[in-house]
Amino acid sequence: MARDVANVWWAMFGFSALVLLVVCALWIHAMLRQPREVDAARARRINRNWLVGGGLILPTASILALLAFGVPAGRGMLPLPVPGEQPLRIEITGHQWWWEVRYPDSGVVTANQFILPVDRPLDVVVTSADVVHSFWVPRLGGKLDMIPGRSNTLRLAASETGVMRGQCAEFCGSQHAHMILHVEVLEADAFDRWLAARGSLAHSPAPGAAGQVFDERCGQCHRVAGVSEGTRAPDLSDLASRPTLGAGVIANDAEALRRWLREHQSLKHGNAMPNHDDIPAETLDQLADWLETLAP
Ligand code: HEC
Ligand SMILES: [Cu+2]
Repeated sequence: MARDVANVWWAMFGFSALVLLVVCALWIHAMLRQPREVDAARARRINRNWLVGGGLILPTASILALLAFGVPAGRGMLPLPVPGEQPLRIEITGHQWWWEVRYPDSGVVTANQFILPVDRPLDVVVTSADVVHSFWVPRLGGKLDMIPGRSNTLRLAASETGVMRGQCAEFCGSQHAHMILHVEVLEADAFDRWLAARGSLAHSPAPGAAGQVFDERCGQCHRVAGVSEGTRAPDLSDLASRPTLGAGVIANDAEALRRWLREHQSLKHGNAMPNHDDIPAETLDQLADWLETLAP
């Protein structure tokens, strides 16, 4: 889809460059040539020809040519039925300031990462839980607004495997810039394995004091498959396998998890997770060690 949009852009650019060159050439010609004597009737005819040709026929022809490129490109992004194949449905919800990603057919939920199979049409259904956000993965396609109370669908298909970046493209508050989506296109079988590994997750609670803190506090907001059912915050069931924390604020590793729990409000100021200063540091570290095990 991104390729179609780029082609329309290049076609428009090429054609407008051509028009500019022709206009400049005519202008230079008009400046340089010797004035001629023309009678009034001939002058009127010349004027009329320029008005009709340059003012009506040329723009009409240009716009028709542009439509010939633009309409098929736009249709490709509409969620129209594809013969013989059911597009894979993926639901992405914008939150201040993170992404909730659901694969409804297999019951898989993750956050801040959008994993998709190559060469397969997808319906990306976007909405928002709070303010207007915008879903944008420049290498895959156009932007689409995520509007609270409304679902918009973007038809996408990735033609190559690889890692790319998505970004919220509608200002949504102070941490808008830190709302980055890790996008990864996998081979079909690798994607099926990725999904299957997450469909059957069931973790056991953290041991000791950490388990109690998680149960009383964290689990109210966060879901961990088999442990808690919170829905207000990123699902942590496959946290340790995700590349970043805080929607791209820091790379995810054991040290980063400890750091995030201690100082997430300075790493991502104003984010919707409360400070945990009242929790003893060793309990937070135990929590981080347990979170580090949450992977398929
Ligand atoms: C009031 C709800 C709330 C509570 C309680 C809460 N969190 Fe969070 N947490 C959030 C939100 C919202 C985010 C996403 C912040 C962002 O990126 O903007 C988050 C992010 C995280 C992340 C990073 C996830 C990611 O994928 O980037 C971890 C890890 C985490 N929380 C662990 C915890 C732990 C451990 C506790 C308990 C000590 C806890 N949270 C308590 C709301 C909460
Ligand atoms: Cu935003």
